[in-house]
Amino acid sequence: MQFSDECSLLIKAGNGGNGIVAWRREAHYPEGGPYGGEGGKGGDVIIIGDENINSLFHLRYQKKIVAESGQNGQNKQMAGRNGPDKYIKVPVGTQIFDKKTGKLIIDILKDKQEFVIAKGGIGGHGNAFFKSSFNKAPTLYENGDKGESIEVSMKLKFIADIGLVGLPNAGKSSLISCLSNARPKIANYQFTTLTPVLGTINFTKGKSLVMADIPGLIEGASEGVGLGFDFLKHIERCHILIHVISLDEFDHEDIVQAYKTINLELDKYNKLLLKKQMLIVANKSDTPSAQTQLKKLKKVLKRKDTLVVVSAKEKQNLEELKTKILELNDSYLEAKKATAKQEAVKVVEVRQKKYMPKTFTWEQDSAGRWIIHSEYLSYWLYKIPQTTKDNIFRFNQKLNNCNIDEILKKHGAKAKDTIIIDNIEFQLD
Ligand SMILES: Nc1nc2c(ncn2[C@@H]2O[C@H](COP(=O)(O)OP(=O)(O)OP(=O)(O)O)[C@@H](O)[C@H]2O)c(=O)[nH]1
Ligand SMILES: [Mg+2]
Repeated sequence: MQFSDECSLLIKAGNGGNGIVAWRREAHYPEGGPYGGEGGKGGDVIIIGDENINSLFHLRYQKKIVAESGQNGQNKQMAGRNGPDKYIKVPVGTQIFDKKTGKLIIDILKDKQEFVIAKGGIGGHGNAFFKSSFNKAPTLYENGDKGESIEVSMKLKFIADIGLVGLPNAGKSSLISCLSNARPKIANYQFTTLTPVLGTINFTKGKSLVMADIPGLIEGASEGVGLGFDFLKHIERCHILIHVISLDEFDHEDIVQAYKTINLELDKYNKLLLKKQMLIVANKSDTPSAQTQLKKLKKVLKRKDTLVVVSAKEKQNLEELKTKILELNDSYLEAKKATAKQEAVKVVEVRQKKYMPKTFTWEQDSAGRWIIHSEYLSYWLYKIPQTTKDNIFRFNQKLNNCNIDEILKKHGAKAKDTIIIDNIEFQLD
């Protein structure tokens, strides 16, 4: 199965549809008033957690995801159709980052969890909206707002309770097969497992825990040797780590060294990994060298280390292992209860409604024209097409809101001077 745990995407919500100018034209309404409807809202782009997928591979080669725009307004005051929302399915455990700032936007932690990553633009008003006692036949209309767009990077970090780590061939995949519903490939060579695998272990009383199997680690993994290092992110969120070590002397030259190697690589990846609850599982107890290897291993273990000796092949001592896992899990839950109150509620960044100040900056080009930069004026210039008398008048009010005349004249501008906003020329009064 193809697997990918990282991807980048350009996401764009739909633009709002434009409002229109239209008139009521019916036999018994000779003075038919404004009848132009408003544009529909652009579709949102929504990220949704899906427990049935466990890879970002389906997004790997997609560069852009765009939601549809809203339809333009219609005659008879009818609004345009809204653009449908676009959903992006991601596996549970996907973190979404703002590519520009590197900041985490949202961590999708649950199945069906939704997050609007880009909001569609609202539709523009049609001329029916602008009817008033001052202007009974307005030719006012607006374009719809642009949909939000953002470049994101996604990183999948599995959410599992237990992570299996160890050298290649130690028997990690064999163990997860015995304990859970996962059926990864098992073979007598190194790096049989190429991508992480999740399995659910069922206990009595309906309890269950999720276990993650990842490719084996070898010495120098942190320097890029082998392929296990990048996959360590998938056990970062586990609260129990199981270090699987083979008691078969043919799997490594020196069991003590083998044990230390894994600890060193874990430490190099993230010091916090070694602080997690650690269970040492000595596997392949059925092999001839098991007893002598076990003696050597015990010498390096600290007294507090929990050791379970098993044979995945002969299914020996697996119940004892499950009991130990439950014990560790219970003590984790107890500790969590005690600290839960202190834990800060995780707040993700929610976009703030943007306030656009009625200000501008300017520069003069060699022809003496005033080039204006203003978020406020750019927004309204886009929103109010300069095509009807009423719209031109309305945009002039926006210019007045910024005091553009007075401020520029203070700096030497004269009546009839040209000002340019987003490549469109205007004349000062
Ligand atoms: N004798 C014996 N062999 C075992 C035992 N457990 C696993 N094996 C064998 O060891 C070999 C490696 O097992 P895997 O489960 O693929 O090992 P792994 O740790 O997942 O290996 P990688 O995916 O390469 O990291 C296979 O040939 C298994 O059949 C055991 O308890 N006893
Ligand atoms: Mg494996």
